Amino acid sequence: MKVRTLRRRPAWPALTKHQKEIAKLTLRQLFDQDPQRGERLAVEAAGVYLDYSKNRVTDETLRLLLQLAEQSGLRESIDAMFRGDKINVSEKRSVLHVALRAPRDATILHDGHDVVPEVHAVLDRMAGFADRVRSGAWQGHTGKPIRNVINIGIGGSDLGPVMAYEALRHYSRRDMRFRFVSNVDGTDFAEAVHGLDPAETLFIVSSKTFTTLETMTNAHTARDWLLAGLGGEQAATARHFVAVSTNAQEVARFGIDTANMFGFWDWVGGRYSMDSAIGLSTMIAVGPENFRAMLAGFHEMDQHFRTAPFARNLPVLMGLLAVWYNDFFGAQTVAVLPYEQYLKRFPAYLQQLTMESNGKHVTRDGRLVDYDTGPIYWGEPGTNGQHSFYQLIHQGTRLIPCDFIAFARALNPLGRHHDTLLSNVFAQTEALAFGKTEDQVKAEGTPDWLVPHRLFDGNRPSNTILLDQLTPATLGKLVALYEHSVFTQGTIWQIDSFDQWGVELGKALAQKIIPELEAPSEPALSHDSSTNALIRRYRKLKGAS
Ligand code: G6Q
Repeated sequence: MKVRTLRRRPAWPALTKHQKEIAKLTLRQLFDQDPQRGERLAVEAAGVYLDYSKNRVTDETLRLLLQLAEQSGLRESIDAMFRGDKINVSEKRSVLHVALRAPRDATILHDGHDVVPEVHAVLDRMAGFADRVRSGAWQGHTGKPIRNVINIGIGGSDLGPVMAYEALRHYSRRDMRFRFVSNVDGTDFAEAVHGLDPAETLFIVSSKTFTTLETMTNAHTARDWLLAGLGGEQAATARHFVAVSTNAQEVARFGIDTANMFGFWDWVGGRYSMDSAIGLSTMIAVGPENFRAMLAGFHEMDQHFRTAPFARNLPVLMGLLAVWYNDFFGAQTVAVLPYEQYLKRFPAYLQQLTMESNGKHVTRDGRLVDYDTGPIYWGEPGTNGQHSFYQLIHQGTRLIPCDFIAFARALNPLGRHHDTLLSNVFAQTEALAFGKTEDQVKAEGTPDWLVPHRLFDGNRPSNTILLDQLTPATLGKLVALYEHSVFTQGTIWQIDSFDQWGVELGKALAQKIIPELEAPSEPALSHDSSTNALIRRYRKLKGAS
């Protein structure tokens, strides 16, 4: 199917026109007109319930958005991804994170070769290793069992593992410590190893390329710390360092035996890799069985995305709603608000997933886009956010669509805590949608001069995502839901959601300046006057010449 440029797809101008027609319609009116709306505009699949009724959409909006998906070739794009086509055009790569969670008996081809057996071979090796570490069979150099696991990685090799560890802490080994070092700021490393015994510490160096400046700097510092603590015996590294990478050559050069390397493949993007060997720390924390349950959750959502009709397809609906606000209401952000303390790192994880994927300004064939692409994703767990930035969401001048995420059953049921927590989810989405009218404010006895301050105009959209309980499987479903929503959005915008040239730029730039900061005498500087002056001032402040 030949996909037309975005503005030429018939649904696009139709949506522009339609938006003008319904812009003044309120959620109050929409709910009054249709008493069943709250049940009608909701979908349940793979154990995930999505209530999207509190969005500024009519049946016509949904019809047009679904048409846009068809006219954008979404069905063909989904098939192309699952088929292993090289849809990451600027890097000429397939995009097959879905293969990471395919069951053993599935077949997924990459360049005519079934990758599923390799995926499971790595998973089996990871499971064997995780079991040995967890049981104490894998011992450190001095014969002590491993009590501390430190993942060294950054970006996609860090955010997934940190988020998953925090999310699944309830299921984790409480007699072991899991820490994560990402920043090249030495403080990150120093604090991570503070108080730890090197003899009981295992480092997992996680880096797809094994050349990333921050990770390699931290890995070398880790080796120095370990050797200093274990009497300088080089042989000690073998029992205290393992690697997760696609680059066996660099792993060997660092001095890690490739027998202790867990591989993955260039068809796994960094931000789509928490379910690959990059999840080794997660697997050690929660055990292989829980890790596999997480993969099964991912897979269930993959199957849903691949097969469900778009009108009942959770990631498609969420992606289309994001496009609706981003491109037709000028909304610049989406707030993600998990009412689950264990998901405290989920918004940070999503920032990378969404913004690194869809923060693009050219189409897949290199033309400048003339519409907005990826919105800014941000958020904090509820109810904490309610006591800070929700003010702006309720009464500010910007439209901020929100995703509320909640679980019906608490992992730590304590008295009335969970009902109180959930009552806040429902109260917030209700207040955002329906606000508080002048009459209501007056009826509360508010003096006239105070009424405008206490008015809530409402009509502020939200999704509510309700799941049973936070488990490894539900975590997998939730992550896959957002992965595929991102894919849906990227397909509509015709961009490459799987490259990251902006990130690559940062990797190269710092390399040039490091020698200028470290030179013993003032180097010749050829940056702009601001950068030159800052470098000189820094050198002076730190006591260099
Ligand atoms: C993710 C990005 C980026 C990457 C890091 C770490 O999609 O490409 O965040 O994960 O830069 O890269 P390495 O794993 O190669 O060290």
